[in-house]
Amino acid sequence: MSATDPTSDAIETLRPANTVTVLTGAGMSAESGVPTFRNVQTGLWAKYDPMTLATPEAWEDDPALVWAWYQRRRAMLTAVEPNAGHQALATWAQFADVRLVTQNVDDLHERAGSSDVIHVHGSLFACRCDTCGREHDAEVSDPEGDRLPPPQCECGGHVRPGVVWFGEMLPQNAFTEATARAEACDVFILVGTSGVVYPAAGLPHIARGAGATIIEINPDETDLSDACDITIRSTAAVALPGLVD
Ligand code: BV8
Ligand code: ZN
Repeated sequence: MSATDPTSDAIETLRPANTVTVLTGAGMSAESGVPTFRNVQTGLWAKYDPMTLATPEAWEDDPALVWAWYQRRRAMLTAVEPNAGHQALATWAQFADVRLVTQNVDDLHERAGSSDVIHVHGSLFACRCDTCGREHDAEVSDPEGDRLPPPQCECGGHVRPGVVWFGEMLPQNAFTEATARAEACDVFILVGTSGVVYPAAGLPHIARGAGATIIEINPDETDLSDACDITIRSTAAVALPGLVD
């Protein structure tokens, strides 16, 4: 390994790899203009803590506040585009065995052309009834204020966001598949995640335990940096196209 250039080390490591698994976090979408989860609160939402809003308790307590927040985040996504990092991953998967797992609830990987994306924390665009579980379409109109009563289901329940809240179990099949992708890869790449949210942040440890080389792409140090073999202190939209020759 060269002492100086982690990108060349990463390219050397990737050259012989048969299978690559990539885990993306909120930093993956930052260069598309989507604030990371910790910075998602701007304007009238600045007074609310995302960690409090993204919980079943908040939904129980004030569904109109939580529904307006997700409406706002859905509306923000209609105004942005996938970035060069999303596009690089979509291109790469066309000629190599590159498997994608994301913690993100946005649709930017899919809009860049990636298929078969495992969303371990669900999706902003998958809504369901909080009582009977029936799927419902997601509206994308931007709410005026910080309250919007959620639509009602035919069964009388309320339509909730199809995301995983803190304290909720991850979708069993998604996490099982994500774990399988961590166990089956030669190289595991972490892009734009602070590595603080479990069980998703445990995936690189699983990959390491199965013998994979771990690469981190993040401008900042994270809770997972020490477990990585190569750390590229750069951003998703700059570093990823450089790995996909
Ligand atoms: C669970 C959907 C089992 C919602 C999200 C008490 C009770 C229950 C559970 C717990 C508990 N205490 C702890 C837990 C576990 C908890 C957890 O991990 N908490 C943490 C905070 C300590 N986990 C859970 O609750 C999970 N479920 O454990 O179930 C259970 C059940 C009951 C009881 C016990 C156990 C569910 C977790 C899923 C939460 N839902 N999202 C929504 O979006 O509204 S997670 C949410 O936060 C995001 O989706 C995202 O995944 C995560 C934030 O992480 P990041 O993606 O890393 O984003 P972040 O902003 O943190 O970092 C961005 C990074 O990008 C930074 O490092 C930055 O440097 C970098 N960056 C910035 N720009 C760029 C960049 N990188 C590259 N390029 C750039 N341009
Ligand atoms: Zn229902």
